[in-house]
Amino acid sequence: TTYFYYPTKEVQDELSCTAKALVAPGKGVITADESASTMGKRFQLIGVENTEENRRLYRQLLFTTDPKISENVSGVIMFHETLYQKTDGGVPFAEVLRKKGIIPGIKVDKNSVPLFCSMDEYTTQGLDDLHLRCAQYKKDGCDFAKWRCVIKIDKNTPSYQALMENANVLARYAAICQSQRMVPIIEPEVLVNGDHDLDRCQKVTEALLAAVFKSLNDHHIYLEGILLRPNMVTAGQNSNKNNTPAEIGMATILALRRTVPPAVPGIMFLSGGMSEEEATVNLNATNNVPLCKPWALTFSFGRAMQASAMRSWGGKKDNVLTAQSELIKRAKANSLASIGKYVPGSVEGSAGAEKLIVDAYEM
Ligand code: 5MM
Repeated sequence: TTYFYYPTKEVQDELSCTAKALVAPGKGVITADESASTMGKRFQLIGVENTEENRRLYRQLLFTTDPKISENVSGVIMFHETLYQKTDGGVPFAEVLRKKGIIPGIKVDKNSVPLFCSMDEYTTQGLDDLHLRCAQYKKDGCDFAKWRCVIKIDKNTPSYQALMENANVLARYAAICQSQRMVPIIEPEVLVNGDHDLDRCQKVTEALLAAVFKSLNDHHIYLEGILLRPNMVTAGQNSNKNNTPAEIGMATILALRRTVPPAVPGIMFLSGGMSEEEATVNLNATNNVPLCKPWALTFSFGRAMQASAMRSWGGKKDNVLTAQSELIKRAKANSLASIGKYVPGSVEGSAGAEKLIVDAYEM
């Protein structure tokens, strides 16, 4: 009797081939999947009106950057609206990326919602029509997807309820993506909000990742065909502790080694409100931890990849080339960090060392 089935050999090969390409040595992902409302918050900081056309112009800037960026960037995650937008010349953005050898991806969750009767905790919704949306996105050129769940550290959280619910919903999402031949990026994010120390974040990250990988196993997920997008382990943003990059790297690697099977081809960190330089330096330190690390460790930064480019652009056509050169610089710096060869301070961006946290829970 067969009690369950893994995907067919053909589907397994396709998934693992995409996953490997996304974490090829020296490459990582640009996360540019901010919803229209999040773009409103980002544009407010640079004084640009949040219209569909301005969002298109900004994404056009990112995606038409010189093709040499593909030496450092393997994929781009888009928002639904962006996938169906085109360049001034009428070329769909997914096609522009493909031509450069960059794999298009798509955010498929429908945002965080409160978990009823929890301690102000959250789950993420969007499963109901997910198989249909994935089938369509695959036809429209996307080979991978992203779904974010958030976990809060407080005196009595995360609760068992929040850990179990978020682990399960990530596994259901992963199963649906794999059934449609899309690589799921599993994003369980321990938020940086709070005054906890490094050890607490490490322990919570371990508990969360252990729960996630148990659920992935329960749902027969093909681990060679997923990627993980976790937080780096850091102290809370209101803690007065200033941990060194080496300490952050060590805590991060310890948490990952205890919970993430070597079958997973790659781990691409989110930036979680760190400054551009901080995210790069911490990724570099993580890669330099002198312990066995059986996965590629790279970047899938959103804010820490785009801050300088967005600032340099400021909504002005004349600034497009300067903004694109900022993006190339950041991609190169993060690429070096993904192989542990970034020299701290060697790449300066116009966003400098400024923290990129914009609001309370980043929901
Ligand atoms: C809060 O941002 C998420 C993590 O990315 P960074 O910390 O590296 O910026 C990000 O993935 C976010 O989930 C997406 O950009 C989608 O944003 P919204 O909130 O608009 O769905």
